[in-house]
Amino acid sequence: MKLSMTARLLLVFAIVLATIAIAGSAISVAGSLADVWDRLRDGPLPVFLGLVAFVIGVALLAGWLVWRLLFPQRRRRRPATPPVDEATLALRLEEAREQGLDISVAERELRELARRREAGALYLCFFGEIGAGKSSLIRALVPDADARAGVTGGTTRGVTHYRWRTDGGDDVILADVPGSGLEPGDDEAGLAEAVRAHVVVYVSEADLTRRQFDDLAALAAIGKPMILVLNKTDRYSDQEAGMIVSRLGDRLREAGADGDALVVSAAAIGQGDSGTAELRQALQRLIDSSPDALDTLRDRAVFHVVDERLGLAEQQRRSAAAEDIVRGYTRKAIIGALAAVSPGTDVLIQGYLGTAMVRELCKLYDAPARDVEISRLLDLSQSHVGLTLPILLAVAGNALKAFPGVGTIAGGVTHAVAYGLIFDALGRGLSMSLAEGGDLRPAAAARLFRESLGEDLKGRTLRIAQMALEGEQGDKGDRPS
Ligand SMILES: Nc1nc2c(ncn2[C@@H]2O[C@H](COP(=O)(O)OP(=O)(O)O)[C@@H](O)[C@H]2O)c(=O)[nH]1
Ligand SMILES: [Mg+2]
Repeated sequence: MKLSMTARLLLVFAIVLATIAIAGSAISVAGSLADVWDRLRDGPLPVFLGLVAFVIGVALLAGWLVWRLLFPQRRRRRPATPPVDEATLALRLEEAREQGLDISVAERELRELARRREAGALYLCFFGEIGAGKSSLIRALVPDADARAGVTGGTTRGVTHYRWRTDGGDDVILADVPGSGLEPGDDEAGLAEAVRAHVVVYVSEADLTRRQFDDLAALAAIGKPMILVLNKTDRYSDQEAGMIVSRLGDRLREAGADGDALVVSAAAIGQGDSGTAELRQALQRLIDSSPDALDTLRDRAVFHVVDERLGLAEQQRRSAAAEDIVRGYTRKAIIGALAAVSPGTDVLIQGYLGTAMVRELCKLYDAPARDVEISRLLDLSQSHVGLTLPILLAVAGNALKAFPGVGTIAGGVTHAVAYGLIFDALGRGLSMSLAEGGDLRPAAAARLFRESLGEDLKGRTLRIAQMALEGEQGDKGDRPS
């Protein structure tokens, strides 16, 4: 450390002073402690105990404060949703039906599950990218299967099932699915079949691509038992194959697969039975381990996926309904502004319309809407409106010039467009916030409102200007002349 002589002297001086101060306070504290101790020992017991309790309480409080300072509370995460069971799913399905959602796909999926449970067969789904050798592997296992392994790949369009007797004498069904990446519907058909299967045999011919990794992660996330096959090992030296297999093992764990998932190597072509020996062994071990558990996992995965699908449909229904509500109030705000005697009323969204829109959106999202929170949201938004209204008016005025013959229209329409923009943004910001959090959170909703206000300003202004002009013409038409 390079310090000047003066600095060193000052430091020395400070150290001496600090030492004296600390020593002094230590002695005085010790003195008072001894004093207090003596007096307490002679004094009444309740006072002594009370003081001890008080000191402990203060120490705990201080400890808690220090803890909170050092480890600020992270946002509470929503608890992970437990796996949905059959009865719950049936209830949700019923609810969805009542709300008029299309549940035909969900119902079909559950019917297929029921059929498979009834038949009791074990399904192994060969899954992976097109050309990885799924059909070839199946043909190597089931020599009499008519699974043509296409030279160009992608010979399998629909899902095809083959009966196969394992080395241990178990009858199972092998599912060959379309290679992902050809037809838009193929991906989904393949993934749906993978979900329905007890075990997924994921076939790859090299290290995983991003997309393959994502597929694996999605399957791991629903707890699907998996075997990852490195196929076409005839193209690699033993050492290379070994390295890829070990790398695939790492990737499998990264994707979140559980410890039982394993990687085997195979060659569907040219090596006869020995090319699939490792795969057959791995499959047999998995089948033997616990067939009941495989059934349970399969059911759970199907329920989960059906439930997710229902959730998505519900989300879409809400967001469409929210859009309708927002459009309705935007229109009302425009008409209200056009009818106003003196446009430019400052207290704009705190009025009846703003409150009504917030209430209606909250109701749609089943979010309790307390009056204080509604007015807080409206206050927060209004204060931002105060700042941006001049800009919005300028933007609106500019947009109106795009409509022929409107150039001369009075300021009323401009104001109406600006109000429309505000309601539109408030409604969309609040909808977004409700969709995200499920609760009315004024600060978050106001932030999203501010963001929405600036988003695609040009497109929105034109759309809303159109609304305002229609409103104005309607207005004139209504008015007796
Ligand atoms: N060298 C080699 N080629 C293979 C192997 N397995 C499959 N192939 C070839 O890979 C291509 C795609 O095979 P296919 O089974 O149709 O793949 P799928 O789209 O996954 O069903 C075909 O040309 C196969 O002959 C293998 O083990 N070694
Ligand atoms: Mg194929």
